Amino acid sequence: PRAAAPGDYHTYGETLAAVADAEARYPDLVSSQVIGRSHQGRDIVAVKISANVAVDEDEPEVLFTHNQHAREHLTVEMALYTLAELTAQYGTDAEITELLDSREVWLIPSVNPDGKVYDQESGSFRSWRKNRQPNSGSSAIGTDLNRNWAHQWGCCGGSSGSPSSDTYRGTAAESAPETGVVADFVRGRVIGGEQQITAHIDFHTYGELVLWPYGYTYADTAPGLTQDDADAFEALGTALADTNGYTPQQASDLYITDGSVDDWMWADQGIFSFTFEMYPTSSLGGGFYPPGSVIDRETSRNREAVLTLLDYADCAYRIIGKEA
Ligand code: 0X9
Ligand code: CA
Ligand code: ZN
Repeated sequence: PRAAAPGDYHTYGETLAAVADAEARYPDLVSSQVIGRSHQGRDIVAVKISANVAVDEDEPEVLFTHNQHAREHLTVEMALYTLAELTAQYGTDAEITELLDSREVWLIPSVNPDGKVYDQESGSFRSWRKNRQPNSGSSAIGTDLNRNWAHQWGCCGGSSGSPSSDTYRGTAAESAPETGVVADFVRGRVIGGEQQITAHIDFHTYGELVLWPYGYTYADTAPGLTQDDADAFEALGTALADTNGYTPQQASDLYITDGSVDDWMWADQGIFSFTFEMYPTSSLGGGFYPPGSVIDRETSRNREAVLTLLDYADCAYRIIGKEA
């Protein structure tokens, strides 16, 4: 197939329009809110999907984040697929109906809107990864949002201190406004001392992988990650990978990263957090820019994984027979 063109993927504006359309069509099921703004002032939007969406019910919450990395446009399509599928099938598909009756789903379709616009909207793709925040004392632009989270930030050689690097970690944890906006949103889901969000997937491309914490160390257990925790992550990650054919592994088995979102979600918030690397497995499939003809197949490929995570959101330890 031919290479992708920028028009093959929803733009940031088209993404917000699709969210607004879903909200208008399914007002009892979909509600969006602006949770903050990017460096250049674009809205960062969270979409809630649940029965009785206007009510904050006492149900397990599941978060899906997308597009931390600018050029990973397929991940935004993944958010729009999940939104379309959950809304269209509520009241029709028994499993989706039951899940939306008992869970609250949050989608953040674009964590990095400035990067997405920069990568997509000049006429040809620019292979941009980071946000678009200037760095003082350097002409290089941008922080790697997935090295800017506040657990073991910059600890372990899994990020760079050079602004010109594609894995620049920023000047401090949450120095990028986009990281801070999403972290504040997650902290805001602590109600009565209890984090409501129990499970999370951060979508990336590419590699066809299901990854779990920690990324900062090769160790299987570490502070805040017991043997039971590690066993539950491995069992659930493997179950998710069984549905989509991805390869399951601890994040550090890919390479060491520090300040990545999944380590913070788990260590700081107790959220069972996975990173999915979507299609393709290699640059032969188009790398970050697979043709638009694969979007439907490669987003629906994660349907069962999304539903499985929603299912286990009541208690992930259920998968190793150790319900809390
Ligand atoms: O390097 C990254 O941030 C991810 N790969 S990507 O090509 N999408 O940039 C992988 C992160 C793996 N590590 C953790 N998830 N902790
Ligand atoms: Ca509800
Ligand atoms: Zn990525």
